[in-house]
Amino acid sequence: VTIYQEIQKAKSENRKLLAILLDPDKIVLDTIADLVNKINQSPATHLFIGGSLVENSILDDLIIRIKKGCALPIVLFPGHPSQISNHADGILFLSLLSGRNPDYLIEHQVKAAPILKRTNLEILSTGYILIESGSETAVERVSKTTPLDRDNLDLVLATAQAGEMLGSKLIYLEAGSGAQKAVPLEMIEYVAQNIAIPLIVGGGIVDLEGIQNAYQSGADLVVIGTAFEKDVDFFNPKTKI
Ligand code: 1GP
Repeated sequence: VTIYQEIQKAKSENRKLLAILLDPDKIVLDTIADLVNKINQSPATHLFIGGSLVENSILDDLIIRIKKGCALPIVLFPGHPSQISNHADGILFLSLLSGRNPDYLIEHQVKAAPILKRTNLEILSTGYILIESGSETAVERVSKTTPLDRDNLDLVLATAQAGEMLGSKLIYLEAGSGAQKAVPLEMIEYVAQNIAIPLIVGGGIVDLEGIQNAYQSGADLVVIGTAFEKDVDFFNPKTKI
């Protein structure tokens, strides 16, 4: 069974998914055992690994060490074609559909394709949509793109639908890591109701209520980065989500 089949199955059963996002640049390799323990105690169903500016050297080592103690599927969430490791299970093959920077729409993907062909990674084609969230985020800065207006639901939906028509398997509504404001719930609802593919939502979600609200609005998978990074006990004692 592929990662994507699992996500589709969960969606069809209305079983919600949770990814913890780990930024390799912020992880001290010596503390991995403890981190893996905390992940195992959490309700996470997936691990996403990536960041805007990952120094690649530790990526392989990090994934190998996590895999020793953790059975969750590991999905790369790359900011650049250099951030590919064959030790992961899959990769979000992102196209930044909200932006008009050709590098993040297609150029990096062209660079990555031959590298990915030499790996066994499952490719998860993802329409990546950055939503304005109160102040500039790293995605915006690094990609040099303008996020979509958080009030323009129709433009966000049209962008998501264009992604679906282009063949994306997933749509990711992103407020940006550490965002002041998460993706608006009415936007999640509007998009979720009008696309058929699974919806990922992340950025600026800092409490369990925020996760629940995103699920209730129609998110199939929620991504938590900063909140877990700041407090590895964020989900403990073992939280039912
Ligand atoms: C960022 O959506 C993820 O790409 C997670 O964001 O760090 O704000 O949880 P946070």
